[in-house]
Amino acid sequence: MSIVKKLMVAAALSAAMFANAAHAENVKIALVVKSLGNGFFDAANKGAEEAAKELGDVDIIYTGPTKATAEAQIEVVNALIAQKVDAIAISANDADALVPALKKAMERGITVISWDSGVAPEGRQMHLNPSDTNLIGETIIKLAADYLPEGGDVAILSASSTATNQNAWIEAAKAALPGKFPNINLVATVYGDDDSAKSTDEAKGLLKSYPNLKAIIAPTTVGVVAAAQVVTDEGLIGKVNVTGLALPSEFKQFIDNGASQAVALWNPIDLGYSAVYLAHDLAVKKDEAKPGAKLSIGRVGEVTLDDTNSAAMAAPFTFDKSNIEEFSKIY
Ligand code: RAM
Repeated sequence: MSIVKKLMVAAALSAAMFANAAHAENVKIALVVKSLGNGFFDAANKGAEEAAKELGDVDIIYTGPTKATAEAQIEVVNALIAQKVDAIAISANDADALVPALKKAMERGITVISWDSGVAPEGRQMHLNPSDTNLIGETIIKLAADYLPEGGDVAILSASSTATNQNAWIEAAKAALPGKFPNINLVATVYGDDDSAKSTDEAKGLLKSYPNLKAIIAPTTVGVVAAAQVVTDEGLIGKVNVTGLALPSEFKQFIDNGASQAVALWNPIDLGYSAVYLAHDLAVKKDEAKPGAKLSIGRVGEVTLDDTNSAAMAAPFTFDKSNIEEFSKIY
């Protein structure tokens, strides 16, 4: 073949490759949540869609079970493997139970990350925490302690008993108690499973079992609303302060009526956006998840992976009478 002919063939080949790339299929990223119908995850999905638009080559599959259990999430993961998605970004209902299904996904070439609520390291390539775990643990106790100058009994109303994120925050909260909040007495931890009805029953149970209770701390956006509604309905505003992690749009009414003095949260839209950004860049091999790696999360900034390939997005933010109105319009 003459040099000219060779060059022409090469040019034709690269033109064909270019055309192929331009028509390449979008990166299919499944945003798997603990359960559907939770406003926190709907807000995260808004961010996911925003990242997809910005990245330009992403399709989001927003999915999850109706109940926040690991068994139901395993079924969802298996269906996504059969569907041949490119990436799974999961907020897990259990750190260990999901590992075999997610390992299978990774063996088939699917990028797997966890976000919000983590999976054990062997079941994912990386994990994105919303904020530093110890900081969240301390924050939820401080939110109660700030309004209890004399101290007193408090109880925790959590999500499910296997939720990785809540369990880590509760552990961190307990560790902070003796040194930093010696007059706060944690009398019980109960589980509402991120289900409104169960959370309501558990909140009622706490008030019945602990008549001296001064605060209910719910580190779940579902539980905190249920607890504040119970305190309102039982005429306990001013006696029992409800606090924890809340979505301003759902919780504003309870700051307004005094059932709560203050709550905290990070930006759930940014969290969903960041999770999709990371899953995308790993799936298209733009980035690799390894300790020390600095990964872009687009307009939110950058994260650095620690030795368990975990990172944290941003510090939690406190909402009270002065600012909840403004934030309730955003998420
Ligand atoms: C609930 C979920 C979620 C958690 C928030 C604070 O919506 O349990 O995992 O991050 O609360």
